[in-house]
Amino acid sequence: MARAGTSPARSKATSVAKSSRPSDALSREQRLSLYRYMRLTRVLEERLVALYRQTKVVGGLFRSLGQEADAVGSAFALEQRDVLSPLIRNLGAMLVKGATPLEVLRQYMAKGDSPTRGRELNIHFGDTEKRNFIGQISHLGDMVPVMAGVTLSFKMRGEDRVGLVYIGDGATSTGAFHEGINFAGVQRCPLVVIVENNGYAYSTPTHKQTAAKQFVDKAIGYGIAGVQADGNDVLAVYDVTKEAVDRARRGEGVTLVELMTYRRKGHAEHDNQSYQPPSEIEKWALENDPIDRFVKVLREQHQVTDEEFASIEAEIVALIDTATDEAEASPMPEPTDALVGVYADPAVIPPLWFRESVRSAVDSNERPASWGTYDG
Ligand SMILES: Cc1ncc(C[n+]2csc(CCOP(=O)(O)OP(=O)(O)O)c2C)c(N)n1
Ligand SMILES: [Mg+2]
Repeated sequence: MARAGTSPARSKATSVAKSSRPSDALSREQRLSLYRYMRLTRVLEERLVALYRQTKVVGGLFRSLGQEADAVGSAFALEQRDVLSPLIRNLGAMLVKGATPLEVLRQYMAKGDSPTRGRELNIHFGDTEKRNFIGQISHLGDMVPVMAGVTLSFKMRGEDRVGLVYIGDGATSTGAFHEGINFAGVQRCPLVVIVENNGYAYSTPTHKQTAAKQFVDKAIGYGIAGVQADGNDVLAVYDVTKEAVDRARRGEGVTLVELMTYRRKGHAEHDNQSYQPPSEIEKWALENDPIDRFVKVLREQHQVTDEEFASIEAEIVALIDTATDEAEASPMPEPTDALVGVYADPAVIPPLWFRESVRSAVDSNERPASWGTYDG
């Protein structure tokens, strides 16, 4: 899976010998926690699929099936004060950072008590006060310059904080990605950029959107460290991310981490994946499922028993059942909710400022019954 290579970018990364991997320091409890977050992600997404089919989800539904280890293993390497910038395939990372299934369910159903009160959908929400994950603007590169700015502010204020931003393989071909990572690189911002290489950008396979052989090579062009890892091995993901986070904390700047994985579902639930060979999907499902692989490790190396797995499962299902009932009972937003809390509150500029200079035209021409329409 992880391809070997000798590019200068990769040689910059501190290569940790197998005997001293950061994950060696994880306790049995922490390992079970990694497993729990991956299962929580998958079961929550499965519940969302059921709700989507009942037309209770508003808008699209985005899965991270087969990619759970990327999100969970990487976010696990952050401290609470560090800032995470998730994309639609990083539900697991948000859960690690403290997002709750109830918030996610309400948000997907656009409920009035959801984090964005129905103004935004899916997992586009953030908490910059306590849990430190930010709502995404776009999947297509824009979060990289945003996180360059966030982490530059840490550096300028002398704060001991690191930022982590995810980017899809397809989005590395946008201008925003280039500008953001270049700026962060030259400013030596404490930033980790994770390229989630899942083989597709919507229906476009990787080889049709970049001539680069591997994304980790792009680190060379930016003069930053670059590492590649097996994205379906949660401990390998934790290891490379922890090393990159530690590097950033030591003031050594940006690391590009390429995680090799596979998108087993379509771009979104409405996508029939006709462009993905069924045998390819099946192969990844049977031979390289990140949860199955970790279960094997937990059983063989940590003697986790059937009873322990069953009790984690029961706890997850109970949590999601309760959250689903609560989210379904939540009210839809008030229509007038759309008018508040979008811009500065109270507005800095009066909402109808544009009418002031044409007051006379408005007074003489506008129909009295409703503003904004004219008799001609
Ligand atoms: C300007 C614009 N064009 C198209 C889209 C639709 N869109 C969202 S994500 C995406 C593909 C992203 O692929 P990749 O970066 O590989 O991420 P992945 O979905 O595989 O995680 C597209 C085409 C968009 N959001 N904005
Ligand atoms: Mg992709």
